Amino acid sequence: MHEAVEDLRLAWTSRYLDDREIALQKQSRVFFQIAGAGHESLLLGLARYLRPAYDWFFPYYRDRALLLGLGVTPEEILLQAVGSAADPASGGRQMPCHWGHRPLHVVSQSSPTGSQCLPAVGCAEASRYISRRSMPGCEAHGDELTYVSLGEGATSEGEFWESLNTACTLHLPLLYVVADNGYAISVPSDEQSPAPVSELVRGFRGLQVHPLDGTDYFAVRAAAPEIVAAVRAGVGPALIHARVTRPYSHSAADTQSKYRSAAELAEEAANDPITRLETALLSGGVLSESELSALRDAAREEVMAAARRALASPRPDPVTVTDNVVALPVIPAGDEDADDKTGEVVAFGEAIKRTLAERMAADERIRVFGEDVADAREVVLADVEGKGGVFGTTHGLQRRFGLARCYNTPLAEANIVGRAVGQAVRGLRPAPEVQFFDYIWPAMQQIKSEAATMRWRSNGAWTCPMVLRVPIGGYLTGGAIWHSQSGESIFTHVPGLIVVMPSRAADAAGLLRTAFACEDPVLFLEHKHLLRQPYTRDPFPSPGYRIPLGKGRVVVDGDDLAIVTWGATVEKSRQAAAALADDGVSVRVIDLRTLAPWDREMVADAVADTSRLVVVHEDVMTSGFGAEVAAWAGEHCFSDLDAPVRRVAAADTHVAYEPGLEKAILPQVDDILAAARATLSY
Ligand SMILES: Cc1ncc(C[n+]2csc(CCOP(=O)(O)OP(=O)(O)O)c2C)c(N)n1
Ligand SMILES: [Mg+2]
Repeated sequence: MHEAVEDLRLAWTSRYLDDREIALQKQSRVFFQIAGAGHESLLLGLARYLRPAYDWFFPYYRDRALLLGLGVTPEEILLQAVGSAADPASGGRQMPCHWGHRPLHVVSQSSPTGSQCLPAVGCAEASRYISRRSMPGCEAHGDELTYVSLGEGATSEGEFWESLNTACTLHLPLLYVVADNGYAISVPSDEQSPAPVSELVRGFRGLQVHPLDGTDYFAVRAAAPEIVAAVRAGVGPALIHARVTRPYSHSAADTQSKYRSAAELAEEAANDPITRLETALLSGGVLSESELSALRDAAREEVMAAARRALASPRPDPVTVTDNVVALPVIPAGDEDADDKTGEVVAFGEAIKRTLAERMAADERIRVFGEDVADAREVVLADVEGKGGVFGTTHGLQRRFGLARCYNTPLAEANIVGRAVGQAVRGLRPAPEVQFFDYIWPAMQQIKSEAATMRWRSNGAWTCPMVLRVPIGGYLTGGAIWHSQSGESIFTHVPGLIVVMPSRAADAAGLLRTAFACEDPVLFLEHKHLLRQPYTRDPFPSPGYRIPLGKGRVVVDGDDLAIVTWGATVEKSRQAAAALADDGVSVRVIDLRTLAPWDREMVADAVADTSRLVVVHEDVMTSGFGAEVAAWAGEHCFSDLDAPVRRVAAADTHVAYEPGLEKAILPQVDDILAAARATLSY
């Protein structure tokens, strides 16, 4: 069949899928609808030059026609709309049009508009890295490209601009498609931005910018081959800015006649891309009227039959709701005993540094990147010592492994973590660094919405392994509000994220090794105050030594009182326990070491043995992780407790600069002693 005729059939299939879903939603058999109408010709025209299962795709929700063009079937699309267990994108977990198709390389889509741009950059980076190496589970072709699309509204998001920054700096094989239908829900594009996006992006050197009439199928077909070929050839990224229409409301929850005039809608309807394609094929003599109506009928019937099958397919079993949140690595019990303790004695920070180098030497999939993590520009590297991170933790990694494996990023935290997401889905093991915990917030979207949900939202089709290292914490004497923050409980609250927070050298090494064995994102919190403290020193553990996640450590044993803590307050709790030992009181101090998951069993045993529990942490009291431990102990260990569970934590304020204020705000040994004594005498 003539390609344009085949694409007309798919365009009708796409439109009938919209119509069918809208009808089914009115019958409460589909629960949300967002239409691809008006975008069909652009996407089908482009799909002709893209290669499913070869290129990589980060589509937008209006890309229904693209997915059909890539080979996703109407039934597969409808399986998501009805929420079927067999939905290949999410197993009934995500709204319709949240694409995902692993065999075709369509990466699972999330809902936040624009957040897909940074993972797409990471994916394109991964293409280049993987195609030059041979690594298990990683495949790439030299001329593959990464497709990412978004609406003109979503170009207002910072993540779009952060992605362009890196796509152009690194000349990545990335094809941006901005489908401009003039509206972001009800907001017209001239209220959104000062100029059309194809004008706004002109300052990005190396970006090929192509304005296009996306309602004209043949115009797309004429322009696309050269654009796509240039991206494949490594010329650099391209951005297609295509005008399209939006004949249907934004979604089933929207009524566009509330904010668009009848005249405007009529004018748009006259410019409908499907009508234009039909007219061209009829007037060109490619199709007759009767062939055209037979084509439409065939498309409609295919959609109807697919809907019947989708509606009849089984729904997911509610017992599976917590499947595919995370999958913890199995660490053999013997690994924890695999330390002969003959290694060189090192402090906490040095242990992390050595472990990073050790893992990088063993696994070429690991790449370390972030602000200032590299040593120096290669031209001066022979003459200088090298930076290697503001705490020196990554010092020497660039020199030893090269810039492809340890490199600086722009000063943009979403960029850092988002690029890690894209590399992770390609099978790499990215190790991004956020320079200070205090500056993690711009990356929150990428951590919470992208990395932590990848496995769950795709029902296990995709995973997002990364080790996100973040220096955290205070007690710095002068660190003040933006170099002293804790806040681990904000991340333990995110399903799908593993949170590790060791407090001494051997634990840091054993847990970092385990973190790199994870198939899910690990937030690895490195307390700044501990990096060089003598009391964190241990013999650097033997290579086989690894610590399972969710396993605490008894720092001091005792049976009168249990103190559960982590991070910098481990040492303070140990000092408090030593002071109490002088009074004849025996205190068990537990370092949880990992917070998500955390060692409930060790805490329950400690409460059973001591009947009294104090939880100590550096973060503020209200909604700190201590609240979780205390609530859990109250619920599960009530009959073993002889006193209320007490918490020692920072005051509910920010950390101040002046040392006296800092001391008053952060928990001190005396605060722990006071809480311990009150609990003991209850
Ligand atoms: C970060 C974020 N903010 C808000 C929304 C709600 N929302 C969904 S779609 C949309 C408009 C998007 O407009 P545009 O990018 O132009 O795409 P179009 O729907 O027009 O194709 C908004 C505001 C969201 N999903 N994500
Ligand atoms: Mg729009």
